[in-house]
Formats: sequence, C-alpha cells, structure tokens
Amino acid sequence: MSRTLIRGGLVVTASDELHADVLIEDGRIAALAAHGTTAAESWTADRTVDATDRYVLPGGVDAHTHMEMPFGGTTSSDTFETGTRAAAWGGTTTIVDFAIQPKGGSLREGLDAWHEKAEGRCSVDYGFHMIMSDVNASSLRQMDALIEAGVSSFKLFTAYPGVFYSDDGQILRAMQRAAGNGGLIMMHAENGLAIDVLVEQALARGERDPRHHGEVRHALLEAEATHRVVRLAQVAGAPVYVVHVSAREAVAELARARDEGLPVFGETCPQYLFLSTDNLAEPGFEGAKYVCSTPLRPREHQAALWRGLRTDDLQVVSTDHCPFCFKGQKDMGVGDFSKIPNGMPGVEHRMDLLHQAVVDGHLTRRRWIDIACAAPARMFGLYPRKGTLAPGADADVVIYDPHAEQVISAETHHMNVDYSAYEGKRITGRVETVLSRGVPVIESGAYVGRAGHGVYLPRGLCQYA
Ligand code: DUC
Ligand code: ZN
Ligand code: ZN
Repeated sequence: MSRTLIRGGLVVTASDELHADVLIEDGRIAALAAHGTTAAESWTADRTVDATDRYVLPGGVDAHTHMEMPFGGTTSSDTFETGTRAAAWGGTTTIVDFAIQPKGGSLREGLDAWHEKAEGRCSVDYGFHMIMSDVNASSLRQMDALIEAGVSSFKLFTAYPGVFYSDDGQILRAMQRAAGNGGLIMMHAENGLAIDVLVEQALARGERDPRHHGEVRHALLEAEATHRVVRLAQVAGAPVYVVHVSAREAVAELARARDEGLPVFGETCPQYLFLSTDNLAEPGFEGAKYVCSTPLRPREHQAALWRGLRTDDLQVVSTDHCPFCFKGQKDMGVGDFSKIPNGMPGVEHRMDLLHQAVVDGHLTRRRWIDIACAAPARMFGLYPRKGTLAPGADADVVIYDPHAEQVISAETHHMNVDYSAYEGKRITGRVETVLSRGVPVIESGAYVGRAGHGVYLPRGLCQYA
C-alpha cells in the first residue's frame, strides 16, 4: 500500500477551510486531521509533501472542453494528449469533453470515435458528454444506452443551422426523453436562424472584421434562446443546463426561472468574465483570437456574470476550451468574420483566473472551489469521487501557492496553440504540485505525468436535478 502525506496546508473545499493534514492511500483520500493534532502527528507515509503556506485544493473539474474537435472547416489544435497535459499544468485533473454524433450516424459511433482519440493519451481523467447533431426516433432511444455507458448529458444547439442545429420540436423530444431517463440536456442557447440573417446582412454591408462577429450574435438572441429552452424544459418536466452564458439578459432569464423553482442551471467561462468586445475590436485581424460563440460581450455584462456566480444563478465555470491557431486556422476568416473558426483556448488557466477573482474580491475561496471543482462534479455525476477532498474521494489534489506571481503568455503556456487570449495578464497565485489519483503529474513546477495515466470516467446522473 502506498501512502502520501500532505502536511501543513490550508485545505479549501466548497464547504470548508481548515488547516489540516491529508493522508492518501492507494490513490484515494484516506483521512484528514487538524494539523498538529496527535492523530495527524501519528501518520507515517512513504512520501511527505510540505504544504506550509499553500492551499490544498481538490483538482479542478473542467466540464466543457473540445479536444481535437472538427469544427468550422478545421480541427481544434489541442489533442487529448496536449490538452490534458495543459489542464494538469493548470490544476485541472478532470475534463468532460464532447463526443459528437455524426449526422446520419448513431450516438454510439460518436462515442466510440471519441474513446479512440482519448484512450491511452490523457494525463488526467476524462469523461464525455454527447453532442446530438441528429435528433430522430432512433437517436432519442439511444440516449438510454449512453446513460448506461456513463454519458449522462447531451448537448443540443439552437445555433449553427445546418451543422449542430436542432429545431424546437427536436429539443422538446430530447428533453422529454431526459425527463424519463434522468439525462441532463445541455443547451447552446443562441437563435442561430436569426443570427444567420444578420451575418448575411452585415457581410452585404461590407462589415467583415472580427468585431462584427460580436454584433451579429446579439445579446437578445442569446436571451431569447435561453428563455425558449428554459420553457421547453419546463414543458417537458426536465432539468436544463445552459452552457457558456455570456449576456446579462440571459443570466436574467436563468435567475427568473430559478426564482420560480425550476431545475435550471447555468455555466459561464473565464473569457466572459475577463475579456470583452474591446478584445474583439483589437486592430487588424487580432480580434479573431477572441472569436467564440456565444461571443464576448461589452464589459458591462461582466458584473451580471459575477453576481450570478455569487448568488448561485450560475453554478459552474468551465472553459469551452476550443483552441485554433492564429496562423493557419483563425486566418481562414480574413476578410469574412463568419469564416473564423469559433473557439478559444483556456483549459490551462481557469483555476488561476478564478483565483485572481478571489484576490480581486469577486468570489470567496470556497465559492472558487465550488464553481471550479465541486459543482461541476455534482452537475455531471462525478461527486464525491471528484470535486472535493474527503475520505474515499480520488486523491486529485492541487498544492497551490496563493502568493506566487505569474504572467500568462503563449511563450510559457502548454496548450498547443500559438497565442494566449490573456497575453501579459498578471496573476497572483500558481499551481505548484498536482496529484491525479495520488500520482504526481506536476511536481514543483515540472511535468512528471504520463500520457495514458488518465482514465475514462463513466458518470452517474446529475446530482442537482
Ligand atoms: N462555441 C465555440 O466557440 N466553439 C465550439 C463550439 C461552440 O459552441
Ligand atoms: Zn456551444
Ligand atoms: Zn463548447
């Protein structure tokens, strides 16, 4: 039996902060005991990690990534190997990525294809959601088997007509199925049909720069779709989780529904909390670096997102990590913003950016761990194996130095992408050591992990619905 002891740190979970020593046995948390007590002093271990003046955190759970995803005529630039290694550098020890049902194909085919990409390549553990790009009688029935296979959440889109778009009838049917089988429907909520009209009109007027991407994907078209999917879910009697919420009007729709007692949940992402349309309007073609959907909003929207995170109208911060290189991928849209591949890198910096939010006074430490670790684990049926530090949980542990200073840069990041959306941003706090199921992946600022250490996580049902 291997035993590791983490001594002297401040353990922070979603519910507690305590100066405690943590004992790990065979990849799981065996016990916590107050630092300096006879119980903790009596522990012996093969390996002791000194966490004095450090936080001891559960590994981050990023519930929204797109590794090597074919999209917009190209493929996102992080593989499962490079993307999960970058995740580990940033203190994220679980990702939930999106497998895609091929049009005309089955959910199982999509899942098998994503297993093939990920298996044997990941540095940290991974699960899958399923993007339903072809909702029909057969794929609706297959949802039940996917849940049995540990894929308990299904993403549908009101955006991207001709690609991932589902109409209201298809969305209602999927929600009805989820009401019966316990699945969670995740919605990309933007009115894609209306957006396509505005894209065509903008291009006809000669509005071709990246900043127009933000203008045509109007905040009200996010709010309208959010309202619609919330009410469709209410009619179906199903919970719904709205991904990458960026507009204050959309937060208001979620807050209203939650005030009515509906099982409605929302996620936002660091890019909406820290970046804005000012970035989309950067000179030349620079704005393309920030093209993603939902789009960045004017900075006035950020206050509503922070408030939503504090009041629990938004429960989760994930990254929607979907990187495309500036040279060779984003430049497919020079002269036509609608051809810029949609997506931004971020899997490496979520924990740090949210720690900066603690330093800046937007969040408490416990809320940081809630929205980044515990709530995503609960939302997607992984708790308490993931998302907390408690006896029996996987020993996914981050030793975090809250006083270290770092500057984010593409020169030093580990994601396979040639730019950083946060280039030059100063962050207080840094990941020092990361354990995945008790095994060191990052140790004193060096990668010591292994592609293939990460295992597939079959997930249970949403623990909030
Ligand atoms: N939005 C993005 O920006 N990229 C991937 C898919 C999505 O919905
Ligand atoms: Zn989306
Ligand atoms: Zn996404």
